[in-house]
Amino acid sequence: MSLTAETTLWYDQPALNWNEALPIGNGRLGGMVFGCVEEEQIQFNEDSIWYGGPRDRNNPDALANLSLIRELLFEGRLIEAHRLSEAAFSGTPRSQRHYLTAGDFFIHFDHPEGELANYRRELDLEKAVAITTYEYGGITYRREVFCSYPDQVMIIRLEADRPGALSLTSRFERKKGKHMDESHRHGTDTIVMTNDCGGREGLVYSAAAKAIPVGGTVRVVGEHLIIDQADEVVILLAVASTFRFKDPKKQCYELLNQAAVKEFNLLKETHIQDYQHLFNRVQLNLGKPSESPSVEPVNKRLEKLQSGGEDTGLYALHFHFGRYLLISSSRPGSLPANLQGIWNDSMSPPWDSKFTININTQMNYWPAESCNLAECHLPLFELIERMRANGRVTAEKMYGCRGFVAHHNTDIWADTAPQDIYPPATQWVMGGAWLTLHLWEHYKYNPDPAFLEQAYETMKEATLFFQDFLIESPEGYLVTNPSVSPENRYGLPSGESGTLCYGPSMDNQILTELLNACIEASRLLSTDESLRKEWAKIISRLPDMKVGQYGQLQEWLVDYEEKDPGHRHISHLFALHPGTTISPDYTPDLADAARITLHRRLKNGGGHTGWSRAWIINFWARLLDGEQAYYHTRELLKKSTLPNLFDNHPPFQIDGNFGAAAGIAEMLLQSHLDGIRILPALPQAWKQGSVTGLRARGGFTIDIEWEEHKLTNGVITSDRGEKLRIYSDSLIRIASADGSELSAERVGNLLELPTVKGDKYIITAY
Ligand code: FUC
Repeated sequence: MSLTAETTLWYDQPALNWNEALPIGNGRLGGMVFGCVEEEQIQFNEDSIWYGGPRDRNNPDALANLSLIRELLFEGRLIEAHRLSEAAFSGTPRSQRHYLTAGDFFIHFDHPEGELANYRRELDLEKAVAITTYEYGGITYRREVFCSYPDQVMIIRLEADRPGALSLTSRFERKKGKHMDESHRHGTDTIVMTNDCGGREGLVYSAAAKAIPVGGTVRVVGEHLIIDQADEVVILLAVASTFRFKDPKKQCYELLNQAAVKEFNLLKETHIQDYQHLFNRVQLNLGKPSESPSVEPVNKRLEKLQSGGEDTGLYALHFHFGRYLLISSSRPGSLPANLQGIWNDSMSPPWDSKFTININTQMNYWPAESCNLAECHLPLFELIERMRANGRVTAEKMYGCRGFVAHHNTDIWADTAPQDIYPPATQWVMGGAWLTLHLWEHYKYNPDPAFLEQAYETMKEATLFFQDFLIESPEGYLVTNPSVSPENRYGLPSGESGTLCYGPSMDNQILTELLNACIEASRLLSTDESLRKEWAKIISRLPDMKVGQYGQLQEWLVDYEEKDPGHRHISHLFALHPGTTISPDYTPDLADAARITLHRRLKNGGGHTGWSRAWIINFWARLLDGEQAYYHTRELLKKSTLPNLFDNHPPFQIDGNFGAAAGIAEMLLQSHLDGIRILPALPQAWKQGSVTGLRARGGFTIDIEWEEHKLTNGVITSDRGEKLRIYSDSLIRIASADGSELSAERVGNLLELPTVKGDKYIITAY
């Protein structure tokens, strides 16, 4: 079958707005390509263009009020607690920094007299190139745009099939010039703009574009780069800021000059090779390939789904697009993917387009390991290390605790003080702890002791904060206080209602996961024996998960009245996903409660944001319910997906793209418990299919083929020679690469087999 339906986004019209434009990126530099005929628009971003410099926003009055707020919460005096928290526990000032658009690059084309015909624009996910083609007055025009990671520039190639047919004028723009400080020529073929990002001690950045025509002429007039009668043109675009470079203008010129000496074909080849090294690791075909979708534009395919049609290729396309977006917005050396990846056309984006760490940033990285993009996880780890340094100061100043802490947001400066004066979210000390679990996940997927040694130090320091911060509750538990269950509200019998609380389920679940990870890591590293005992003791004193009056998992320590039973956050199911302590296998009663929780949330309007829906897919997959997981994948495509396949909160927020890709992987393969489970949540609709290159914890790479919903052939490659454990309720035959059957030991419903590093193991269902 043609892979086109699974790996091409194409349209028969230019983008009418930003949500129809097509994203490209190399982790650091990104663009949204509109594909307009007369005047091409490429809105572009660079990951470090943020307003303002670093600050110490730790509230100096927090520590003095800590005991008081704790007492108020233990006594159920919510109104007073809220009042105090808003003043004493919010950041000073209240907000972290925000991400900014870098600008637009416009190219105005002088077309001959005549008609437009055969227009098409596409994003080729196999090559990470945006292509626009059309005919005008009998001439065929073609544009290719991509962001190269090896060359760190955006490359725009313009072609026409008649010599001398390319005449154009291009220039930079930023909010109608209002946010531009400097814009001028550099030599005869380059334009450059340089802007302040604002704020005291803020950043400065430059963007420069250099034109290299074949035939014709190039000149700069004012701030316009003008090309006349060329056969072909390559425009190179570079952006740099003072976040990384002292002289961003000079850095841009260097990048442009380095790329300019290379032939276009070489630049393109190098880009494709680099990109495919990551992208080609995973392939996916779902269900029966249907013929029609590949000939239809993506917006039509979405519409068809919305009106009840089916298009299995679209799920695969969405999955691949998620992987594409991660490769394009998070590469070693870049900042992590923010709420919009790197794509943002605003000076004041929704939620500042920063890093919201009470679900969203974590969700961005859910597919990183399972979908074989472990390198793309690294920018997050670099940010965590910077948060560790700042978070030590926050821990000490605000709470008088050791270790490091971060609240529910962070920004380019790795700010760890609370964000907003928003009681449902602000006062929550778990953001850093949750993030450090990403280090543990990275290790679990790639068990490299050298990495664990570093990661352990960070995880341990996150834990250290809680050794000091946890306090005994009137019930005798060790609890977080003050805290919230992001971001839901509860009511007390007294009639008071609020969000601040102590010991919410999510906190206990995150702590259990982190403490268990530290215990296991310290064992693996043969260190900190006495700490291990201390950690185990803390776990034993944390509140247990409880089942509430509706059979649901309790969100808070007490079965309070939920003020918004359909809330988009389903924080208390953390233990089901991404956590591991609720599962149908080992805690069936809690799994039932989780199921009821989901039904309750959904019945009351839950899942209305893209990311919430994406989390729900993962929850159902973990409950081994393929039909529900599939239903919500479909709902996500129908209700929360923009024409360019960007996730729609609304507005655009990228987490749902990543969460859904992770969810599809989770439906096909799981490895978070004691072993690997093949096709754990396969829906009826995906009767046949194949996936290659998914990763499982323990260092395994896995290919799976299925027919009639049954595994027909699987290949497991052992990257590190770890013991293989596979859940198998029915019988599975395991053979070595030469076909000879291997005898695995059965332990409960697990098959266990030692493996040899680098060897392949063939599995088939009997
Ligand atoms: C949290 C969520 C919102 C949004 C924002 C970025 O506050 O509750 O839905 O995702 O983060």
